[in-house]
Amino acid sequence: MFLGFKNLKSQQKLLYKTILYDIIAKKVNMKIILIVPHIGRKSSDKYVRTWMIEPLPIATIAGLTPRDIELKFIDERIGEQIDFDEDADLVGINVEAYTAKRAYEISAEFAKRGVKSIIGGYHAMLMPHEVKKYAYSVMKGSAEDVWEEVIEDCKRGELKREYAPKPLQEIKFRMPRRDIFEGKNYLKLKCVETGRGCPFDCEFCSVASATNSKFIAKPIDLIIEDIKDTGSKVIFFVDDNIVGDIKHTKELLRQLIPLKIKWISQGSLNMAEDEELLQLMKESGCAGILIGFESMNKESLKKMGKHFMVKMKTEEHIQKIHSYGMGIYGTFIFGYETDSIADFEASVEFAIDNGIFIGAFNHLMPFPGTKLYYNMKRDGILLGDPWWLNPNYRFNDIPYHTEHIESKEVREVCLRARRRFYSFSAIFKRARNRQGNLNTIRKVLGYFSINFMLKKEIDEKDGLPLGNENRWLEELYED
Ligand code: B12
Ligand code: SF4
Repeated sequence: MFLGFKNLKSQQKLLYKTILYDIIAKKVNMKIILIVPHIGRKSSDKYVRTWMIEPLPIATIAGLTPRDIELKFIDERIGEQIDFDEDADLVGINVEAYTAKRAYEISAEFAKRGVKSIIGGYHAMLMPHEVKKYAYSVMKGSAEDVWEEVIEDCKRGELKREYAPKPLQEIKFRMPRRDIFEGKNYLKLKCVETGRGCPFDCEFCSVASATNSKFIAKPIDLIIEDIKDTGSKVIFFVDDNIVGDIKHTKELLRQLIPLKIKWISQGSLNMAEDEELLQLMKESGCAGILIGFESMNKESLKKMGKHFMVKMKTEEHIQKIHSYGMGIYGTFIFGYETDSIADFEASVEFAIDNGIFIGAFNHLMPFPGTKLYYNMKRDGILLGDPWWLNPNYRFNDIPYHTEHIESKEVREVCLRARRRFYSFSAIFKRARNRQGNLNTIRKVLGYFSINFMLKKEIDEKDGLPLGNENRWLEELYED
């Protein structure tokens, strides 16, 4: 069966690997269910499916799990149902702020049946004390180096209430295991990390708070091995800032060129100041890059801690990036007291005039555990705190009081911005940026399909309740 294994196509390899792992797992004495919860849904509707991408945190946990452990993965975001009566020794749940309420509901259902859960992810890193009230155990950081300890403790019936991993700088990256996604209908785009964390310190950002503005680059040979393992030629480097360590990035990009992949990622605008970097990005297959412009208002940029953006020649830099054939996903934030409605509307027109590929126009959001959250809490302006567990909170509600504009209006301004940016006339106007948006057949198809998908999504997600239950959750454990 293993003769010629090296020459097999990746799909066949994946199948053989899966069969092999199944055989090993038959001798199992322990079973873990991993879950990615959905954000929530209106009771009459189906869950809104968006960005159906394989979740890398789950593949990473799977990669850390010894082969003799049976693993099952359920992704609620793609419509998979949880059977709470299924036998399991442990349930592992990934959590973000928007999914916290649902994650706790799931944990409570399993707890009723005597099954313990452990919760990890950004929300767990930032709000570990809260998580411990709703789940038996919390992973307070990256799981590398500690997950095996969790399993051993669980086997002995001695699961700890919390696991505190090593500092980010000491992470030993390992290979994710993607056979866990077998049979699930995800997009062809595969997620790969080239590093973790971000060296910047934006006030509203969960990553900055969770990693203390630290960044660690992943060894290049491991990144290359990981890309090959995906079996895909279309890669999403999920880093928060792919140019966080430019020397490392350039070395990586040189080694990507022979792989002939197409890739997208996120990065800061200062990339446009380095022509060699842009050339390498182009040669290594960069199709587009997400850039957080956040605001055209310099006072707001300073307030949010994006000092490095203040002196940027934004328009010039955008054109430079486009001239290398790369599209831009621009993100903008509205809600600081220094922002006026006219400023935000100007940002939308700026994004349209500059032929931005796609854009996000979000209100300022006090994600739990960020500096912004604690500042708003100190100033006493949070509404319905903790908003992420509040049964009355709805997706896109503004959970804070603003002096200069009514909270309701902040929401309206953002909705208007999205509708304007994704209007037919703006989609066609932005398409005139041929260099950045329509320079290959794949980009032409991608440009129109993604823009129309996002246009449809504007109203679908708006007003979604978080979780399923229409009441405050009961705390299950003492912190
Ligand atoms: C890729 C990505 C996406 C992709 C998701 C692809 C996918 N299916 O996974 C897309 C584009 C769809 C997306 C969407 C959104 N995202 Co997003 N996303 C990311 C990003 C950039 C990378 C995630 C990743 O794969 N990391 C790599 C993995 C390996 O690292 P990790 O997540 O830290 O996992 C480790 C630990 O946390 C821990 N761990 C994680 N899960 C678990 C579970 C268990 C059981 C255990 C024990 C441990 C554990 O162990 C892992 C290995 O060490 C992160 C930022 C970031 N750098 O992580 C934002 C991030 C997670 N996203 C965020 C947000 C806000 C969103 C959106 C709400 C944006 C929006 N307004 O629409 C949506 C909603 C998503 C949803 N839940 O439906 C925020 C979350 C903030 C918060 N406090 O919750 C982040 C942190 C970005 C940020 N800068 O603030 N996102
Ligand atoms: S640059 Fe992006 S990832 Fe880094 S701290 Fe700022 S918002 Fe967060």
